[in-house]
Amino acid sequence: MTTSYFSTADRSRWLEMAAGLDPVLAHQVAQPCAVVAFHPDLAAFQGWRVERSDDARAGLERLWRDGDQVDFDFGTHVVGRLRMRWESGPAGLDAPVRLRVLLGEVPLEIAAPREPFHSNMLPRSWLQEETITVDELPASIDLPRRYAFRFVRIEILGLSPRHEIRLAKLEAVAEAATFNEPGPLPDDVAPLLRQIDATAIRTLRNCLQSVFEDGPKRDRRLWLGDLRLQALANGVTLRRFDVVARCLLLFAGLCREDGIVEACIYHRPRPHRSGNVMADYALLFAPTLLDHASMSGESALAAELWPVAARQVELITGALDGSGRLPAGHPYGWTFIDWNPALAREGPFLGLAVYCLRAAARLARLVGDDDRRTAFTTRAEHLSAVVREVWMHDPETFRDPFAGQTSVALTAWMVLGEVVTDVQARACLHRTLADTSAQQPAGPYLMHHLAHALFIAGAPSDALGLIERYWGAMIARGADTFWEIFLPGNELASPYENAQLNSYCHAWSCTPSWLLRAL
Ligand code: RAM
Repeated sequence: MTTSYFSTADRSRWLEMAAGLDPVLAHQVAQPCAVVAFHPDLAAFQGWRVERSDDARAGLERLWRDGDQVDFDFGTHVVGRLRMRWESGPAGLDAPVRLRVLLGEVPLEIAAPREPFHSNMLPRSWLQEETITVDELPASIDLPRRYAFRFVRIEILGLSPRHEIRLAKLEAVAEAATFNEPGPLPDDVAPLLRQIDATAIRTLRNCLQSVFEDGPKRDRRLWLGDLRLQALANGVTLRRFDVVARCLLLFAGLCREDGIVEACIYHRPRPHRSGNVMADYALLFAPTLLDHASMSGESALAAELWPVAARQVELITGALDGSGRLPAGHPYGWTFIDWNPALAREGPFLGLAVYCLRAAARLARLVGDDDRRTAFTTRAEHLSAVVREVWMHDPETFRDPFAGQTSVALTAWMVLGEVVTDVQARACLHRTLADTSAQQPAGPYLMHHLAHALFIAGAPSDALGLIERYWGAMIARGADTFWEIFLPGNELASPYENAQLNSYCHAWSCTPSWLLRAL
């Protein structure tokens, strides 16, 4: 019989506590605001320009015939259910009606053909569409799923040629754990930054469901790396600390037999494991718990889950070898850091490990565990010395000596790990940012860590400039919510080989609100 690192009683208690914090979702009705047309246009985001062609009423007042198709715009990103009511025209109905509804967060999902479908990584069922056949009208139709969308295409796929029908109602019932509005940013904040903040808050809210989802369209799952960033933004805006606590308890309650927390978990139909472990996400449990305690002002959960946080840090940082790397073939050797496939991840991971050791030492102080506070502080200092010895090419350059690589990820995480500070940290960041051979971030997750590093290195104007350029460029392309992936030079970039599958309201992109409000 194998023994678990954490007892069944502990894990069950954590899951019960999580169940007790399941939020009651709030609802708001949203209406379409326009009928639109999509036009191919190389100058527009992903090659599709949206043109308003009429008031939304035009789609509601008309009579629809077989083959008709109308594209509605809800004006902003909505997460919720879609309801329709159809009525027959004056001549009634002598055959069933078949409708197809396509929903999309961005124009590409509606305007570009979905066939032939291509992705070797994700199934086409993530594309939001329904085909419905009704025998009798009038009929009220509630589409079966919860959707994430701004645009809705309705097509009549089958209707007797002698008959016409009318769409009497089309509305969405938006869903989120809260629709409360946080206080505004101070008046002296630049308009673009205010717009970025509002978009980041919408991103956070639309992901804030029964758990903090990574994306309400896809994967609708609780990922630890995403949760950490959402919890930061949440702490200075929506302040649903109960949901943060629930998510941390779910990770703890579903930890593996050896006590390691998974990178992502499912909460439906009942909480269960995903089978994914990532060393960086597991380590980030500790800073997430620490940030939760300091932002909520409540340390009971930190005391309850401290053994889980300590276990991640002990087991994973304890496995690092003399050069600060996980040995080849280590069972938890997979790390994320960023999407860039050319990135050497061991160095950034080492910086992240130091960052998490320092957070764990602070947590140890909070819960009064002096032995571990000393042990984690000592290990952080030891690894910092290893970094300076092995991973620094000169006092202003971090360089992976094994891969022969410099990267934004490496420097940013070393700064976050406080391996270098102040003037030296600024110099390292500026040197890396000017180095055209350095591996660049491939998405918002690493952009966040770069912006954070710039703030703590005492370069706030560089950080603000980055936020304006990167998140501002999404706004300039029409973002209502921030995206899972964004490469300004390649708008169709997709980790899944198909940009229609990308999530365009994505947890880890919501951090400008925290960066602007907390730093
Ligand atoms: C994808 C999602 C998620 C992220 C993981 C690593 O599935 O984008 O947000 O945390 O990858």
